[in-house]
Amino acid sequence: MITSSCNKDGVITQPIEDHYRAKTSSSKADWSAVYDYTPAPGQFIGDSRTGGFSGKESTMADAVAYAEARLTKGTFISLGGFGGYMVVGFDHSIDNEVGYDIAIKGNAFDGSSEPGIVWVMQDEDGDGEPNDVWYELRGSESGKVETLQDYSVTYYRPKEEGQPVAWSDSEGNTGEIDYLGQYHSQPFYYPTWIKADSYTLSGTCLKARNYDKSGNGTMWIQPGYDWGYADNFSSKDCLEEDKKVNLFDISNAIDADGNSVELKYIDFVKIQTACNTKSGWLGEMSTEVCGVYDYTMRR
Ligand SMILES: [Ca+2]
Ligand SMILES: [Ca+2]
Ligand SMILES: [Ca+2]
Ligand SMILES: [Ca+2]
Repeated sequence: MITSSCNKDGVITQPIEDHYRAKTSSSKADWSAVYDYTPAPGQFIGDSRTGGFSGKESTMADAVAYAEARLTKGTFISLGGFGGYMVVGFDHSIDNEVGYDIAIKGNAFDGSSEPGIVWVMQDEDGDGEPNDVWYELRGSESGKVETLQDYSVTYYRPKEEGQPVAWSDSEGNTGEIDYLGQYHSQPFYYPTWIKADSYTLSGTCLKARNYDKSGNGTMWIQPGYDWGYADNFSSKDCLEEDKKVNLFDISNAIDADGNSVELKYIDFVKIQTACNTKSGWLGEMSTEVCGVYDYTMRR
């Protein structure tokens, strides 16, 4: 296995401290706002039966309101296929203490991991918006040859209801997010609040591990990855008392070249579906998020 030790000499220190928001007695560990919810197409997107949508979401504000309502209840938000993401903020800056700092709850269990890559950001300009630099948090797959950085998928709106969503990627591949009408019968799996007829999502892509154990399509297994991902059944970073919670260390932040970045605190967290694959009747592999909190306040 390739480890990250080769980054030792590339450590970049961040002098920015100006906009640090210290905790107060009223600070809460939980996320305080959803800033963006842009899923890839998927079986839960727009689903009013099992996904909690009204089916009438027509703006980004509607989508964000949906995500905030779901997270408040602790029910899952699906990020759809590869590249789908959500961004949350907190009422204070999360300190990078020794060890784990951030906790993200998904809905993984043994054999059902749908890894999401976690990114962090400091509010460098202090405007309260996540418009600064995202740093990926290194996981067990970082630096491996099969892990694709700067990978992109473009999704195309179906022309008619009840159709799969076609995609093309930056590697020259094409495919479809399947339409699974017997389970999820909403007209479109393409987000209704995205006005463009196609949109592109970019990020780091992990090599898929899902396989059909039965050989006849009835039993799909989605194995876990070692560590460093949300919605991932891990023996390394799951919370002991709740295996659906993965823990993250801000010290694993890396820049676009894979160099370690030393962040003393962060203000925003992004979670993004990391695989572009599907598992038969289970549909596209899509990360789910049920909660995000400042682990330093609860450990
Ligand atoms: Ca830490
Ligand atoms: Ca900002
Ligand atoms: Ca999923
Ligand atoms: Ca899941």
